[in-house]
Amino acid sequence: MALSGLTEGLSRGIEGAGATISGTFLETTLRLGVTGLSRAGKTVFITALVANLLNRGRMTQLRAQAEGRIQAVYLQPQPDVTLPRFDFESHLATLTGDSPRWPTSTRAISELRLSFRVQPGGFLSSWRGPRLVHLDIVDYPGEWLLDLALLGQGFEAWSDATLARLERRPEAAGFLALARAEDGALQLDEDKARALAAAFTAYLTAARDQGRVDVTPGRFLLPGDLAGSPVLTFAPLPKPALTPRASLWREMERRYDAYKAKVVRPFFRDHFARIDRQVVLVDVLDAIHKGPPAVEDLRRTMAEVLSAFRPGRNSWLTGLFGGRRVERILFAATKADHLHHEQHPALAAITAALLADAKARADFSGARTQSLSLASLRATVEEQVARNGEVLPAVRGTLLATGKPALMYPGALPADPARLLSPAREGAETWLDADYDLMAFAPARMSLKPGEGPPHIRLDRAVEFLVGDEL
Ligand SMILES: Nc1nc2c(ncn2[C@@H]2O[C@H](COP(=O)(O)OP(=O)(O)OP(=O)(O)O)[C@@H](O)[C@H]2O)c(=O)[nH]1
Ligand SMILES: [Mg+2]
Repeated sequence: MALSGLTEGLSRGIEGAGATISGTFLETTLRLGVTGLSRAGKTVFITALVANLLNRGRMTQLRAQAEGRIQAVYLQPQPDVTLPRFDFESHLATLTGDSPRWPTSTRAISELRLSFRVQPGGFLSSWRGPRLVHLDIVDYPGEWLLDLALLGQGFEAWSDATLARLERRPEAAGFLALARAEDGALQLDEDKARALAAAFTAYLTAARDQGRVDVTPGRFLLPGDLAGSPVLTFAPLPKPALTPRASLWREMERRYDAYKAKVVRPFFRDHFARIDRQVVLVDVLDAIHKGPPAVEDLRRTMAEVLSAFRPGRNSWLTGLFGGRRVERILFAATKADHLHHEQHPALAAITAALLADAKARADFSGARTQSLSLASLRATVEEQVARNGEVLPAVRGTLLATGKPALMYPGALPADPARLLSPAREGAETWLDADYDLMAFAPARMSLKPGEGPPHIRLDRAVEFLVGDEL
């Protein structure tokens, strides 16, 4: 009796083990995080990526594709039923319709599952059948990663640091005047709390419109369904000598703490900590065009954003990861179709140098990293132009504003990134010896051959680095 019970348990155990082994061998799930600051190009990237994986005619640098091992790729219902689905179909229709347009701003988290049936490569191919690889693509605003810094900070410290930073910003004058005039010791008056939060949000909006990127707390500009709720109705406030119960200052502190507990922590716990591979999109060209202060802002903000990938810095986050980590991080300068390919190496080098601090932090946590420049959707064609007896590598596209064709040569990007980054770090207001033009192009009308996705630059290399090892 006892013996048979034992053997039964044993055989079941073996069966169970078999099931898990075949389970892990035949099906793999990878979560790919796609992030970047607002307007970096996340929505266009995911749309173009998925379109080019469904129709892989332009994905020759993806090894599994070149080796003919990808049997099928298809969209599936996503596993997280409470997350909004990434609206691939309408974004693609917008980008590739008869009068193509760029998609509107998205500003919240969304997800899409893409599944691959692949024949394993190498020495395993002969004795193994096809495997399924599920790629769960999660799009989230990079601004949300900035909120990680709040977790280690109480309301008083956060207020002091924020108010000090705002001193140097003319666009914050209105909010600062209001915050200083307030006596935080007085009993909470909800109208005042709301006026303070509104003035603070107005400052953040103005700061973002000027191209500043350190606009936190992340949900103030991207509130989604939290708009108007008490967790978003706070603002930094000088601490009064006394903070009695139910005072304005105390109530602001309570809401700040609630923002951390109810908004920031759940995002890191439920989404960020489950990411296996990450792509970080950066609009480097736009910052160069705006000038040295924008480049320096971008450098500092990206260092802050990417410190989330070094969980050791934050013990709460380390606990969440529990030994696992993001395995690969790709840093991609987007919209490279604004440049002739001769200038792409310079753009990639500037991106790598700009993110050097940030990269060192991510490398520190053991992730493999790479930088490249790409265009998710190519809106231009290359053309040589003669100007003042010189032949310049330019691109031609359709201007977004007027619908007229235009040639663009942005100026010579220096091969040595320090030529841009050093003046930016030293606080220069303008570039000394150059101006960098940037034009906004409309997406081009395209007629695709069967099996071909929309035209891109290096999307296939990006996928190869991010997930090629699992295909
Ligand atoms: N030329 C060119 N422009 C691009 C490309 N990708 C994005 N853009 C431009 O960048 C803008 C922003 O792209 P989105 O993909 O909407 O950026 P996002 O990061 O999703 O922006 P939010 O949703 O506002 O955070 C687009 O409207 C285009 O003008 C590209 O590959 N080539
Ligand atoms: Mg978007």
